[in-house]
Amino acid sequence: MTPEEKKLKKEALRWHFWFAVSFSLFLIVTFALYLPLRFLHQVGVNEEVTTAHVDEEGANHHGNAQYHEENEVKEGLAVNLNATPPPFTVGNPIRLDFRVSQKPADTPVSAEILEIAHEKPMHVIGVRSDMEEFRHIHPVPTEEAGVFSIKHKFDKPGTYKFWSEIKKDGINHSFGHPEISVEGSGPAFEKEVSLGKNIIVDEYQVALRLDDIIKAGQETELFFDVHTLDSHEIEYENYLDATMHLTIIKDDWKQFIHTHPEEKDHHASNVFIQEAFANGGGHNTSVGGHGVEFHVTFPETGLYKVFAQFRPSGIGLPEEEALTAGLWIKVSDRPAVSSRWILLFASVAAIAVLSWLVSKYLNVKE
Ligand SMILES: [Cu+2]
Repeated sequence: MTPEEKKLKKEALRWHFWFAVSFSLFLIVTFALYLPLRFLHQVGVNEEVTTAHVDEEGANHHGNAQYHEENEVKEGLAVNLNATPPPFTVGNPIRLDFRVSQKPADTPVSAEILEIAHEKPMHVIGVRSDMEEFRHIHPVPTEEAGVFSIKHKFDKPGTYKFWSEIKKDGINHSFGHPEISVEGSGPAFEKEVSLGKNIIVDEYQVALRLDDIIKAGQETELFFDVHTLDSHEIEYENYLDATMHLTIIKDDWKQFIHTHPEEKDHHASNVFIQEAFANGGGHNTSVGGHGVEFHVTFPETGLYKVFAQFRPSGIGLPEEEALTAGLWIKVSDRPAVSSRWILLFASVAAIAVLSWLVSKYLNVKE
């Protein structure tokens, strides 16, 4: 081999080497970064998640849900809350009008066009800013097209927020409404965060069982077990077409979910999806007399309050009323980020070894 040929051969080997390195880098980026990120984006565990979605009915319903803050809706289905008459004071009944319309023309959408979900065309959830006051109410259609109305009386002063939920064309829509300030004597904020998982509600002991550490972005199981004070397992009465209604609200009001238990023999992952929310829609069955199970993925770290509503069998609660157990859950850092870094690090290490082997092999050939 002439020195000239040797030089050419060496040049070719160098190109081979760098091709191998580049191709491996491409593989790393694809498998360690791009695909996992894309996957995370699709299941909605990305950074920009603004709200929550839960659906006990399974994956095919994911995406059939939308969440908006009332003010953000510029087109499409909208619900606007109008509370009258101001100013709002404790003990004074006020009227909450929820107007359903199609933007931008603002054409009213009448009640008949909406679907019934959990026995109602519209569900409304409300909390005070300290999360100590909780409401689950059902405005009814009025003579004015598109307007659902309900009388409401606040027992305590403070700042309140309501969310309305409707279903149309198979899609669950929920809307966050602007805050309402209620004047009156007494404390307007009494936030008391206890991370205890056992509370007494009325004449019942409610226990929430879940992992010690709840991580954002990771599915977790919430299991509710209700006993009488003398420790007997309870049976549940149907409450709005479900064994239990679960509403989960983050303490900064940025995340909101309302869900129902999983059906028997059906594991559905309750995943928060970006700008999506579902009230679910199907019939739910009791999971026996031994507790009710939910699967939830919390989208971001922070404090959440879960409100579990149920009707113990045979205690003669007024129709549509339920007992409400409110429990706090602390959600810590999402694991997805750290595992992604581990994956990246492992891939880089693997590629370093691979490059070293390739270069060694090339040297031998030389
Ligand atoms: Cu409801």
